[in-house]
Parts: sequence; structure tokens; C-alpha cells
Amino acid sequence: MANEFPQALTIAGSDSDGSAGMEADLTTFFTLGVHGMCVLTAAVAGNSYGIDASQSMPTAFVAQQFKTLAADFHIRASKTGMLADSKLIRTVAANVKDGQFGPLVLDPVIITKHGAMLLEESAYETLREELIPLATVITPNFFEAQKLAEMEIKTDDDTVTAAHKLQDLGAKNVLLKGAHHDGDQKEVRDYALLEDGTSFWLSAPYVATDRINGTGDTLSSAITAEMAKGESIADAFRLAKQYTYEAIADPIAVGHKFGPINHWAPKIQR
Ligand code: PXL
Repeated sequence: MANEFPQALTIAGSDSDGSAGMEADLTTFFTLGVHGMCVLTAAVAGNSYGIDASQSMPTAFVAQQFKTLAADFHIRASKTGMLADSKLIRTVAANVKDGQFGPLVLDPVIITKHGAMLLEESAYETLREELIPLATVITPNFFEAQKLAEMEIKTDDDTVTAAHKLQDLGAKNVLLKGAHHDGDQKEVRDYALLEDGTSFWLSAPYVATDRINGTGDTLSSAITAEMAKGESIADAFRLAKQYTYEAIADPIAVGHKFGPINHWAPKIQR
């Protein structure tokens, strides 16, 4: 039997509570009908209160995971999550640069919603120089976009400018996720800037809930899964935004504080 079933890869850290990181990525791939594979970069000891400890994988082992997967599978799209430090970023860049794992969705994970650092500050430059130029898609949140574009984002115009700066750094398509910190907020708006210069805003209702761990991982994984199934980038953005909104809107009770989103909730069309 040929190797044609849609296969996607996450290059990410494991989060022991299953709400974020690699676990959220693989759950998203699975529920969207894509076989998920993983290159483990790091692992964190986390629960719904926060992250207590974190450990990076040796770069030689990370490189071996890529090699072993490449020897067998037909991976149609891949994504990155937690990359921890410059050494790991360089290892990942060296292994994805010839495109054998399909187009790359770069989720430039820097910090958790609750303030735990998942990327050393000294590695921002490495991310900018080595990985952003390899990205077919980059999905920064509001905070990450400000760091990587080196500017403040206060208005829609600032958002558009930051997205263009990220494109100038080499990312072909940008989905810049809007802020969601205002209790009176009605919607969360993300800005999409495509390779051909066209752009559009994506909006979903704001849901006031603490159960949003893994939201960014899920959005970037859903984009990756849709690309692995052959959707266009614009459609992958739209489908992923809808999937993520539905997973937030119907929360499940897991843990005492900041829970996971609900990957069973989305009504999936295949
Ligand atoms: O959601 C960002 C994220 C990514 N990767 C890992 C994480 C988290 C957040 O907790 O633990 C491993």
C-alpha cells in the first residue's frame, strides 16, 4: 500500500498535562483526520497551575528523530512549537531546510499565557535569522509579533506593519493573532497576510474562560493539518480559526485552574 494517507509532523515540546505543546498538536492532527508524528525538542512538567520544570533534548537525538522519520514517511506539512534555545533552533533549521517534511508552519512559541519562558531571549535573533526564512507560514501571537518585528502593536495599522515586517524577514504567509486580554472584548481578530500580498481579517467571538491552554498550538496545528490534506493556505487559516474557536467555546473541566480546550467539540468537515 502506498504512503498516501495525510501525514503531518510536530517539532515541539511535551507538556505533561496534555493541554498544550506536542500533546495538543497531536490531538489536533488526529481529530482533523491526519496521522501525526513528532520530533520531541523538550519536555515540561506542567499542570493547570503552571510549569514547574523544563528540560531540553540533546540536539543529536533531535537530529536522529528527523532522520528516522525521513527514512520512511511521506510527511506533507510540519510545524514547530517550543524550541527552547538557539542550539535547538539551528538543529531544526538544518533538518527542515531541504523541504523533505513539507511546508513549515512556524509557531514562534516564546512564553506561556501565564508567564513561563519557553524560548531563551538570546534565541530570538536565531529564530529571526535561521527559521523565519524557512517558514511557509508564521503564526505569532500579539506578544511574539512585537518581539520578532521589534515594534509595539497598538492599532490595526501597527498589526499590518508588523505582519509585513515578518514577511520581510522571510516568512511567506503570516497569521498575526489578535490580543485577547480585555474582559469587555466582543471578538478576537487575527490578521492574515498571504505570499501574494493579499490580506484579510479573521474574527471569532471572544469567549471569557480560563480554559484556553494550548490555543495557539491548536491553531497552528490545525493549519498544518489542513495543509497536509491539501487545503490552500487561506482556507487552512479559516478552517483552523473556526476549529479553535469551537474548541474554546465548549469548555471541559480538567484541572483546578487554566484548563485545556476541548478538541472533541469542533464539528469537523472532511
Ligand atoms: O502553549 C504553548 C506551549 C508550547 N509548548 C509547550 C508548552 C506550552 C504551554 O504551556 O508547555 C511544551
